[in-house]
Amino acid sequence: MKKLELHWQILIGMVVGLLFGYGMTFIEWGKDFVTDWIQPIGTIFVKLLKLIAIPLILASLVKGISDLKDISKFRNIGLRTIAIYICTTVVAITIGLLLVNVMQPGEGISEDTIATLTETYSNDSGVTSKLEEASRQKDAGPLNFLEEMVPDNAFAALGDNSLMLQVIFFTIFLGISMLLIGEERAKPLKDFFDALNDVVLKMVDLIMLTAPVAVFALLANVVVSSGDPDLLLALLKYAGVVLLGLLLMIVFYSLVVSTFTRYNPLSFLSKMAPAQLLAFSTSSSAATLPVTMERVEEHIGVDKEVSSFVLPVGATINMDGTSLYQGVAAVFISQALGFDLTFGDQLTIVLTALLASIGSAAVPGAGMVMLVIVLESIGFPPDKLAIGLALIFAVDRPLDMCRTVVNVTGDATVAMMVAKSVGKFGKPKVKNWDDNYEQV
Ligand code: DAS
Repeated sequence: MKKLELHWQILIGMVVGLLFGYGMTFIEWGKDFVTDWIQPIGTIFVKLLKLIAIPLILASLVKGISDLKDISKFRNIGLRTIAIYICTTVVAITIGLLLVNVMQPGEGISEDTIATLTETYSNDSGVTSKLEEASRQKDAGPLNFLEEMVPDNAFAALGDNSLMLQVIFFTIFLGISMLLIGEERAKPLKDFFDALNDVVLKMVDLIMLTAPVAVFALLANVVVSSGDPDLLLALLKYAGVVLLGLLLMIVFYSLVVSTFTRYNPLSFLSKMAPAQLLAFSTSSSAATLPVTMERVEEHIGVDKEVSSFVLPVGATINMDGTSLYQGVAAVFISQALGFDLTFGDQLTIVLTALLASIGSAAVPGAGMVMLVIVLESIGFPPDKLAIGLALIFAVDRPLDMCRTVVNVTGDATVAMMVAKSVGKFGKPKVKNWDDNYEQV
């Protein structure tokens, strides 16, 4: 019998995980069983993906830059990448603001629902920790993110996933220096990184063989640890606005891919499916990055010189789903708590949500931390911030899963656009989309 394609295997793992987790909520010891015996499977899988993310960025970015032969091509790719990332993020925020102003999800929230959500979540460690993290980030100066980007110890940066931008900075510096000393002198180092790149991509294949079981564990744990179903229902309209916006972003990417790169959008989405399903299951662009890179390079055909720069940078600074969510959430909270927004406030939201999504880390829940910065930028009453976050906390995890799917899909779309514009969009190396999973 022909082996089921990988994304169907992952999808089955997700559905069984959701059903199993839901079943466990009816058993007294169910939540503990999932937390103690099932969740670790998912945690190990996410840790394995993060384990190889840094070596993969290091190897593919050095290989990508040194393959370019001259720096002007790299500058060309870099400028196009940043410009297109900013454009897609502004589109995302604009879609979010249009929807939330038209659909007004915050107007329908009753006083007692606000009271219940406040009582349930405003002192929850999930909310207070995000407020603390946000105030730490706010106190830093405007150029802090530039300071943070430069590592003072390459090996420390390589050992810490949260310092991905520092790894990218160091790797670009290394790659450019290799170009400057000339191909002959740099050859031993280039051969090393070429081989390391192939090895790490094979490690991705091996890890992905466990994906169906891992997503089962991840989804089961999401179900047993989600909030009170009644409170989830109260926020259905708000969640619906975010999900509609995220869906429109997928349609936007499909249109861009088909018109700008002449690539079949359905084929694009099916080849991206394993990365999207992992993004949904892990809520982490960083953990998904190795698979996003493997899909875009080996199944869609974007040359490594482009994908090795565009995707790692995108995973850290391009979060279209997150920026759309921040726009909707900021207006929803203002509506629900009676905080009137002027048109100028909404424009401020566009700018700060753009900056906030750049500053958001590629880890679960990061978007909510930066939402505080967006709310403070429009003068939202500081004493109501905890209540504001409490209003949306119950549904934040499922929405985080969905916005991370849009984040990685947006990165892949921009990689394809940049590759097409610099003539680095070839044929995929892997014909059958899960060929290399069978070559283990
Ligand atoms: N979970 C983040 C990511 O990894 C996005 C977010 O928190 O909004 O992309």
